[in-house]
Amino acid sequence: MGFGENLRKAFDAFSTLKVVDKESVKTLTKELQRALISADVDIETVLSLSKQLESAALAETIPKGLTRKEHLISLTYDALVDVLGGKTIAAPEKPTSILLVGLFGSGKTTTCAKLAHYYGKRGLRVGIIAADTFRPAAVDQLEQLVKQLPGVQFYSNRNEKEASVVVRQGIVDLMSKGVHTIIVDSAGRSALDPELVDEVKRIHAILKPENVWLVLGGDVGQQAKKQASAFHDAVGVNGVVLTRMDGSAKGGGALSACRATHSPVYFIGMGEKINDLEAFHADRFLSRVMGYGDLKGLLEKMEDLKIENINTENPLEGPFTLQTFYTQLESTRKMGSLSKIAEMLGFGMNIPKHELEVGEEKLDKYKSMMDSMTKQEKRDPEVLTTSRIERIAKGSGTNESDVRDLLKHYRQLKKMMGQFKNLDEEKLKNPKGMQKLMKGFQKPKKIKLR
Ligand SMILES: Nc1nc2c(ncn2[C@@H]2O[C@H](COP(=O)(O)OP(=O)(O)OP(=O)(O)O)[C@@H](O)[C@H]2O)c(=O)[nH]1
Ligand SMILES: [Mg+2]
Repeated sequence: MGFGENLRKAFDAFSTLKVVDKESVKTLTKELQRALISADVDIETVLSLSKQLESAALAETIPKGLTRKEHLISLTYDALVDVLGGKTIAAPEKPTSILLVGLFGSGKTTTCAKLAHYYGKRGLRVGIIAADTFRPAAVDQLEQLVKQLPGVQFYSNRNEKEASVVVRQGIVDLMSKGVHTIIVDSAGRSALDPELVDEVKRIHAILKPENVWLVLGGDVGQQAKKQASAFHDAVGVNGVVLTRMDGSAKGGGALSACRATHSPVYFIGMGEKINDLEAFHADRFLSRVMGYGDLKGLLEKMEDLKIENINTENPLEGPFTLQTFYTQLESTRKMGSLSKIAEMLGFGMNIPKHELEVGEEKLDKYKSMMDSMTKQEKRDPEVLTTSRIERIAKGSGTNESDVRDLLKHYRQLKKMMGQFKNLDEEKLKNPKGMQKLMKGFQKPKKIKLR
């Protein structure tokens, strides 16, 4: 089970909490402790967090206008945000150079491509230098990834074994192509040994990078602390990318360990695909984990899609028509799976996957059925009568059950989007709004889709 699911389970205890007394607060903190310890957050942090919560929750006076339960929820939220990163610093918007370092298999090469994609979409001219001359297949791996990134320049030299020489050549080549942001993939080693340190230092002397980011797998948990400080002392790291945060139960430990070493976590890797990279913000991350739904994150992803010029509309604006539904499915297919989007919205755990995934074939079918509908029907499919459903099925070479299936699917998504219509960023930021939100979303399990 991933970190998020463990923590979410602990938060389920909130919805069943009737009275806030000594006993119930203890039960709640026990659940939280369990989740945090299994995420590999260090015991000291966990214990001090629980103590702080217990005493604050049972304090004689609580802020005006809040129930004790609301007070406890907001305390827990604030305390957890603090453990996972506090007020996070945003990644640089226009980096000129990034050197990625890290041990074997931490995710450097994948992250290199993901970052190129991320900054490329934000209008920067990005180039990558393949400076892993240690592992024979490294250049090929990176080249394959770059093929998915039109517009991103790439430099490699398979005949040169000295990484710093490749970097020097790469800088000249990429600069001549008008590249603004250079990202360098370096070789890993099984440990931070003198060989790795020397190599990174030689590259550093040539590139003089503005950013040296340590790439760490979330599965290292608390170990992140040791690695981050060792790399920092040896080669001067000024940021961290945590990968495999999608699958690792220990991601929370890795985050809190980085927090302890004051290494800002700029990005988290949430999958193997090129766009499975997210700018990290502790509060956003946590609100998603807690099941609030990460509206801001979703909108940011949509913004990215607009940059890519894919057909998108904001489903939270205007009426949710059948056309909006279709556009939504189409663009979410491009972003990744719909279940991922649903997870961002805080429903992910509670909706069967098959209800959210839609294949190319099904999408085509939906399209031809919609082509047989009138404008008005597309605007409001609830006007469809049985005889019209028959006609549409005939006209599109499908069955009536297919049409009904489309309508059912539409209603499900409409309902889901309806839940988020009245939210805005301010509500997510302001603690009062957060509590209101919490009231509405404490029990996502009860949202019926059928
Ligand atoms: N699930 C998941 N897998 C990831 C993520 N990032 C990287 N991976 C996978 O982790 C494995 C190692 O990634 P690489 O990018 O090759 O790691 P590396 O640090 O370049 O490895 P070396 O060059 O051998 O040191 C690959 O199978 C990636 O697909 C992530 O965020 N989530
Ligand atoms: Mg690599």
